[in-house]
Amino acid sequence: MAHALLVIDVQNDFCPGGALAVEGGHEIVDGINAMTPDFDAVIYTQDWHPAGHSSFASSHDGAEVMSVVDFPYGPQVLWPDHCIQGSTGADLHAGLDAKCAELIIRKGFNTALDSYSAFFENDHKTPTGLEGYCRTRGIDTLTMVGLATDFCVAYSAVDAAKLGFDVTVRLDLCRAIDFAGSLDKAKADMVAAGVRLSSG
Ligand code: VGL
Ligand code: ZN
Repeated sequence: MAHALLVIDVQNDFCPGGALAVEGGHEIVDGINAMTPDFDAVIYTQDWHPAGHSSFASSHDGAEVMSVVDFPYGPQVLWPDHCIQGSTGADLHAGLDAKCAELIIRKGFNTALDSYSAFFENDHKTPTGLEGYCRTRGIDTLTMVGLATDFCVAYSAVDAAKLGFDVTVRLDLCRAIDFAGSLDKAKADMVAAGVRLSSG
């Protein structure tokens, strides 16, 4: 069976200077590049929203950025506009070795639905197709790195563990938004799901 590296949302908008900048987001790029030869497959994800996406505060009259509202599928944080399809902010960080990626999977492209996880959108039902890709390629073990620890990395790791994959998150190669206790909660959720947290 195969071991894949899943590199989550290392995009300009999540790095310093971007629309939803994660502190130190750019610091993980060299460490990720150095790891890629050690895996049977390398998969990247890209947050990929249409303009006017429902997760943007700007799509809701009078809503503040980082407020939390009830969506049909549960609570949803309202973000600044970010990772708009085709924009520079949605591009992968230029320092990332993109040529070694065998698959780049995009998520968050349905206007009404956000997608933190690389496996399921935020309704926890709509699949992205990544599970099928992993299974048909014989991938049973996943190491995850990227941005942000407490949203897309954690949701991906918990979903993958629930699906039965062996999952390790390299916390030293992730950076967090850490909003309203989200990092502590994400770590506890990952541990409860059976995800291994490693610092390198
Ligand atoms: C993310 C918030 C909104 C992430 C994506 O990649 O963690 N966070 N969209
Ligand atoms: Zn997003």
